[in-house]
Amino acid sequence: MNSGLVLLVFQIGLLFLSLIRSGESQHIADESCSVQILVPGLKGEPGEKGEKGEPGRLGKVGPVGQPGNKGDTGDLGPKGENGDPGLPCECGPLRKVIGEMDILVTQLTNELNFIKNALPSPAAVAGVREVENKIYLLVKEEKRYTDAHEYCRDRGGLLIMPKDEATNSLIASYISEAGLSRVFIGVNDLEEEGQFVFTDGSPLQTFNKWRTGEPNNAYDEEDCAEMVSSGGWNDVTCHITMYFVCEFDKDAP
Ligand code: GN1
Ligand code: CA
Ligand code: CA
Repeated sequence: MNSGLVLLVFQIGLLFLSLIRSGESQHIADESCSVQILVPGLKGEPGEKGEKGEPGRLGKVGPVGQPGNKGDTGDLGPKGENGDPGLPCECGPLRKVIGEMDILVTQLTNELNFIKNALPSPAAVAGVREVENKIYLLVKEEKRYTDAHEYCRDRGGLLIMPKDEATNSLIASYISEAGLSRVFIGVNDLEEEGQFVFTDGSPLQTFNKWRTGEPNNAYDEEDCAEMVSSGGWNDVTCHITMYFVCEFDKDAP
């Protein structure tokens, strides 16, 4: 029996069943007796219980938990290896020298502070003035120009050379605060009349503070210079005596 015939028999069977349900079964049976009718058998017995199924899939990952408490500090690590031996040195004598130098530095610092601040008038030194790289010293000893120049030079300095307005103003106030009216400064035309230079030999190129009418080489014998308390300069004879200001370079050896 091919599949088309089976389908036909099945459809007829369905028709037959529906007719039976509608109360016309006998009539149909009479009229279609030549057709082979297949009726489904009775419902079978229930099968045996199946085997237990496979376990279900894993559940979803849960939410992140709260952070735990901090753990205890770990144990101390092992001791490191010993370093290489140091270079041999004569530490004993060096320590002694350093100690002596420490004492000297302290003494020098104290003496310098005394010179800077504590010398009372009318001592020879009326305190000092200080800028970044220079120390200025007003010497209250009346000397002629060349002696004043030597006094400063013997102590590692030179007569003051005011080469700019700031320095000139500082020295002017230094003079007036000391109650003085004039001091020698390191300016002269001893070498060549009318050609004034600073005591270090440098010419007065960009700065001077000559008072009006100066330098006038009065009496034809004025080859040195003074600063008056206003800061102005005047050429004067080198043979008179007066106080003077030395300058010292802090960087000098
Ligand atoms: C005059 O006025 P006095 O004494 O400060 C002179 C200077 C001389 C000085 C010599 C304007 O200054 O040039 O160097 O005498 N001033 C004038 O002592 O002539
Ligand atoms: Ca002169
Ligand atoms: Ca003069």
